[in-house]
Amino acid sequence: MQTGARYARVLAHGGLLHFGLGGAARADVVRVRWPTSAFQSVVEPEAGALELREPADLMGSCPYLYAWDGTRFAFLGDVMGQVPIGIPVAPGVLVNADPTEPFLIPGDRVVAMDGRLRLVLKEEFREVTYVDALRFEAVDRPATHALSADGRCKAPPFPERELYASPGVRPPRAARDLVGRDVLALVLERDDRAVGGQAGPGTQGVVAPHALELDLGPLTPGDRPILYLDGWVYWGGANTNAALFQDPARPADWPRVEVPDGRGGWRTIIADMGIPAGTTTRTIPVPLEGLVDPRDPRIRIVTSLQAYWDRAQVGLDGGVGSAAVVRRPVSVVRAELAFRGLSTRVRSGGDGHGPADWDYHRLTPPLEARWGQVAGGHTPYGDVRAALTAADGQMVTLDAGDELALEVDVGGLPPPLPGLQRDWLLSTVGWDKDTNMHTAGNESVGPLPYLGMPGHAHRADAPSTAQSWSRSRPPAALMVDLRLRALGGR
Ligand SMILES: [Ca+2]
Ligand SMILES: [Ca+2]
Repeated sequence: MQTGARYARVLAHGGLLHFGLGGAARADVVRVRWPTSAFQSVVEPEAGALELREPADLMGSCPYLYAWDGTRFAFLGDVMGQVPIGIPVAPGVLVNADPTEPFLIPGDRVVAMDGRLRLVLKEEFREVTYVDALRFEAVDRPATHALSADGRCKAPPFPERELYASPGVRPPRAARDLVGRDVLALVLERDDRAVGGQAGPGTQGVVAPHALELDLGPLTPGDRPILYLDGWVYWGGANTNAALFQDPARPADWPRVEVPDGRGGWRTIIADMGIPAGTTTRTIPVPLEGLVDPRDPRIRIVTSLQAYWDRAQVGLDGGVGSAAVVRRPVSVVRAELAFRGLSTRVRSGGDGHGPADWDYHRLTPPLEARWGQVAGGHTPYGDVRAALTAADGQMVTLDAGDELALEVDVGGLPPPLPGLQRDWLLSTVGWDKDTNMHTAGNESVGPLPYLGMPGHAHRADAPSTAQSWSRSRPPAALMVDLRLRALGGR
């Protein structure tokens, strides 16, 4: 609480708190930092009672990607969504994250200017993003092919194949929910109308079990069916997990895939299907080769995560690795790290839980900013391109409000051949850590993650993680200095 030159700070455990205002009629500002690390400011509240409740909202996500679409930097979605570190998945056990992720940028969402694509990777929460490497490719495919990058967030084993393509896709023959209602109309088009968990009061990101049952339509023995599933999630996180550990009656069931067991029930064929790793719609491939009976080609996806399925399409595996799909590497020619401030969320979706949209060009005023920055050594601002060319431990760190501005040289590429369509594939190696109070190492940039680290090694009390990291690198490779910056009156 601040009024004039007076300032008071207390640790609150709920209940009533008293602040003296002296002769003032109001405080200048009351600023709360909640256990989720979110800030909430009340400007010039009158003297008297002020009731504050923690806002129910997304408390973390992943870095966001924006791309120049010819007029503005448009929001493309979360990237590096499958690389959270420090999140407990069981008491004393931290998540084992996959540091590599492919992200497909539809060709119609980005426009080259002077032969360059312009993109921005940005941290919009109080999180630390660690980018070790990133690369771009042009991917040309017949316009009739479906194409999807496997950016599923799941437990090990992690997806090994980056791209799936199918020569033509079709809608499912039928779609039902957990209680048998016909939901086919909801999953025919990618239109933000989705089958998913009904959000209610309770633990963020976990809802009552829900299901999407699909009849995949005609299959013949030997087919290699792929389900292309468009959807989004509303993230839970370390807070959610900590709550669930204390309440075993409320399990967080990650999506599993089932097929009819021939006796009127269902049996599991994929225990951990994974989720689309983002708060806005993206497509995930679900390979089903050898798992579906052509005589009864039904599957069912069951979960209690707050996931939403917007569109389902069925295709047969083909194209990637053949002459039909052509991949060409393109070069990142500029990578500039800078502080910009926090963007504004302009849409949070139908029920407030997505799909979300963010406005890069509208910055949150500092006093309304919900996120401060994290203590510790960060990459200095400026040209950081050299650190991003290889996955070698030389990393670029982004904190709340930081942006990594990228330019990709595509001027030398031949245009796509007639009948082909061009998209862009962004492949990243890196990690993301939120600052929830239950996340390990939540109050500092370090210990730094590194390729090949065991799932638990980034724990704050793990032996010498950061030291072994810095010992194994030449000093010049440490793109890090002691930079502490204040954001919005912290
Ligand atoms: Ca690197
Ligand atoms: Ca839909």
